Amino acid sequence: MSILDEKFMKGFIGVCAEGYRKGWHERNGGNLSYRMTADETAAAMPYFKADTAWASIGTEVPDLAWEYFLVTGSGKHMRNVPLEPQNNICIIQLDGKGENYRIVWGLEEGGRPTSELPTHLMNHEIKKKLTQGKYRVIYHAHPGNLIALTFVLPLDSKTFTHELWEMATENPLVFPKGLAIVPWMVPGGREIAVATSKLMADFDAAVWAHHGLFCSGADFDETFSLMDTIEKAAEICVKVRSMGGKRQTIPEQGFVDLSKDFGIPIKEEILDL
Ligand code: 2HA
Ligand code: ZN
Repeated sequence: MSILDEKFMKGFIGVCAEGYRKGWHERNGGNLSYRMTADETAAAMPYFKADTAWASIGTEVPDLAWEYFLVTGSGKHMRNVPLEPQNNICIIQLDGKGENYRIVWGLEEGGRPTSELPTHLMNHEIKKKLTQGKYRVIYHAHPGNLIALTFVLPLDSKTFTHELWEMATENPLVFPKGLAIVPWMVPGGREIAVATSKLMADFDAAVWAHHGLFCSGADFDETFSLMDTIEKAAEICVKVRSMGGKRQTIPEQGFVDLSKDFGIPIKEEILDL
């Protein structure tokens, strides 16, 4: 048995590999984090290093005190995660104040957790609270069609969501809360983390204008598939616009009927009824 045989580890590495195969992770683009359960931590503990140094997170996440996270490494390439997991990802533990972290496993050739650690952890903190601990995954990628649309569509949540809901009938059921939009900001710090996590209280997906997308969910399948569905919608949108734009579309009342039939409430303020 190795730590790499653990189910959460395989799920995590699977997202990195599949995201790379999809073309969402050029160079060191994108990052992934997973909030481990107590059972997973206990199973991984025999592989942990003792007494490693504490370092500042760059923000405060007191509601995540002492929790363990599996995260990608800063500057590491998603393409290399399945090839050498121990050198490209790590498990970190937070301190009792949620202000510092230490690496307890991985990054064996050196390194730090993802440059977007403040955004990941602030998103985890708000999601843990609002979902009673159900949400465990935060995923950031650079999907090309979605990024392209941030140069063309108005950067407001209603317009962006409506456009992408229209691009496939089941989309409003997959992202019923719609898409949050974070205007262009310098990535990697506390400021963009605060802006993103505020929006994540109401949304499961946040677009970073001219940069990429953050998705959150209960597990790897749900979170990866949210990214996949939104990027597929963006791809269709790019195709439709490249063919001269819409000639017809789903009627507004259609979204209401869909929501009723499937029993999934969708954000009504997105619709023009
Ligand atoms: O890790 O994607 O946003 C590189 C990034 C930063
Ligand atoms: Zn990025």
